[in-house]
Amino acid sequence: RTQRALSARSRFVSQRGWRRSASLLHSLQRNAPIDVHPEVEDALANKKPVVALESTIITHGMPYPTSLEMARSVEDIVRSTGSIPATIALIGGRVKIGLEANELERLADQGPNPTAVKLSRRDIAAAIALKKDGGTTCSSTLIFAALAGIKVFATGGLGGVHRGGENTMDVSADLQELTRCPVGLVSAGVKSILDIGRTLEYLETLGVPVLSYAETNDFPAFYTRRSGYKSPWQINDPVLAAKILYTHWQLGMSNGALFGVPIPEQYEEVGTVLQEAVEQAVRESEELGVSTRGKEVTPWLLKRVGELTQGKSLASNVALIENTALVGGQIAVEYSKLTQ
Ligand code: PSU
Ligand code: MN
Repeated sequence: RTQRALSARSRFVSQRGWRRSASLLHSLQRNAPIDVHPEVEDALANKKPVVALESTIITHGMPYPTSLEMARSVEDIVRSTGSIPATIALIGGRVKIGLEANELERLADQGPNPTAVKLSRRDIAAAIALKKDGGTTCSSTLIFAALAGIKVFATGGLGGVHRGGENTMDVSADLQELTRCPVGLVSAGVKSILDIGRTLEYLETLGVPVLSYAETNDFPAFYTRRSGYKSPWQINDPVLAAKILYTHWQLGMSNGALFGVPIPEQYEEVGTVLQEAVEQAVRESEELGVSTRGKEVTPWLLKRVGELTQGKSLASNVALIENTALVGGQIAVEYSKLTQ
């Protein structure tokens, strides 16, 4: 009898151990303000591939209705790879991991007086207590992806060290969060509104693996395929990407990794033009003093680049996100095979 009780107990313990390692969610208080979409929950429970998607890109990154179209198409692209998309956001003060169609619309279309806030780690609890809608940046998306046990996250641009950051100390919380969350972040690199060189230096200091997912080890610069800086590693295949993530976590390292996927070739030419608008926007932000205004800086620069290029930047922006969603979906599929 003791024997039976013991084996039942060890089964229980190992089951709990598995659940905890698969998802910290299970160790949260029952009434924590977080809802996992049933489809996402089912996928996670059955070790099916899931890709997390951020939502600041919807609320603050691009104008409506392109934001909504982009959010939908990115989810569709993730699905086309065999992965389940989990767009993460705050709706009425509840964290949502996976959105219903109407929630996505509500987030994208905030009407003439947008109230959705931009959320990084420091903003989460306050925004929840105040029952806000909010877009999660890379930093807060990483937090909730990690909480749910989602291993791959696709987005457009990661935040980084801002130009002049050595004086303003404006360094995105995205970078620090990559040290806390075991998630592979697939992005089109870092936009040149930022100091790309210093961003890569900082990631090195933090010990975050950086890999170019391309034919060369050039680190991509969002609108353009090459930033002029090199990644320490270069790969070009989802099997290898998944294996690197798997190995990293197998060894107990609990931080994330960054994959830089260049924008598709056909956008390279317009990228050079966009680059000039970026330079102008940065100059203006310095002249107007916007460059010292905390979390408004990035949305301001994104909007200004859109204005200066008569919306040309938008098409590139959508294309590069669709591309990372495709790669992210493929990596998640390969990663899930390793965990079966
Ligand atoms: N870069 C873009 N588009 C965006 C963002 C960055 O080209 O929408 C968003 C992302 O959500 C990113 C955030 O995580 O801005 C970084 O903001 P900050 O620089 O304030 O940390
Ligand atoms: Mn900042």
